[in-house]
Amino acid sequence: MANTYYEAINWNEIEDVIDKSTWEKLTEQFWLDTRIPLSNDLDDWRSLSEEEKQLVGYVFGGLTLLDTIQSESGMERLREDARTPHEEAVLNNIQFMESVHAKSYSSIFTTLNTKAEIDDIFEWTNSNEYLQKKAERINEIYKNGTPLQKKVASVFLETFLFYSGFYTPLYYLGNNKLANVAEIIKLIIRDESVHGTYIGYKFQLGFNALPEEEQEEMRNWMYDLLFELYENEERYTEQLYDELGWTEEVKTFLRYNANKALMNMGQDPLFPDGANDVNPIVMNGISTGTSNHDFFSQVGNGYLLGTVEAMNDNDYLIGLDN
Ligand code: MN3
Ligand code: MN3
Repeated sequence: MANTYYEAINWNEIEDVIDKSTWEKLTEQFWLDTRIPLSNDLDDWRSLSEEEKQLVGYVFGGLTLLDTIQSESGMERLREDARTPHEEAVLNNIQFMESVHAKSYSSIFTTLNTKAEIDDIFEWTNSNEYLQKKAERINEIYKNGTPLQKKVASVFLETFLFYSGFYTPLYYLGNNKLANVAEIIKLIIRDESVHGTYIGYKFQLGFNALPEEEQEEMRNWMYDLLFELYENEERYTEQLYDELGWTEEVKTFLRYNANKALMNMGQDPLFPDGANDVNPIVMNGISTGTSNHDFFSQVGNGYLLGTVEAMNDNDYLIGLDN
């Protein structure tokens, strides 16, 4: 800021009402991994084959890497271009939740995996060619991109690149397995859906103000990037899923989510795939509401923190069985 004075943030003077409504939505849906009883999934876990267990470990390793990028550099870079002080506050909230996301995979590992397996997962993640490539590509844009390019990178990461990993827990959820692990993933997806919509909206504000030729240039850049990332994602998907025979249906799911990323930014879809093309078991996993699991009525999509009741000392002592 070039100002020689400091400006206090005034929440009673909102420049963009979307900042305020997003802040309210995000704080209302706040959650922590430590409240999900992951150990209830151990019986399901033991019923999986070795290949399946390894797949679960690796996809969560990959997701950990992406959430680490978002929490360590993504939000910081986006904050540099914030249009309003309230946008900065929203990005602060998002940044913290990205750390919660990244940490929650470790909670899953520590519940399901041995120390040696966890070491293997992180070693695999930190040396996997395709994961490293997407991390590198996105980070490079965060570092050197224009304000609009950075937003594109963020929306592609969150609304598209995560889904090769999300497929696995959603598939198990649709098959009534690993419900608590999937619950964490659904809470993450619920956050990402707000993040993608919000950052996509901020992208559109800047994009719509560009002259026609620059919009065209931007659009070409986005579609090229998406295609480059998609090709890398195809290789990653083959590597993860060929052995179980799920590759083609995962790719359909990726194309479906790539379209959603474009739509978040007000752009036309690139691929012909729609919701009806995705494996219904996975769509079923995504849409599972608050039924069929007692636990969901307490957290899950109905999880609200600090709604109507006044706080008392007990709130800090008792968790879920409150
Ligand atoms: Mn995240
Ligand atoms: Mn996010």
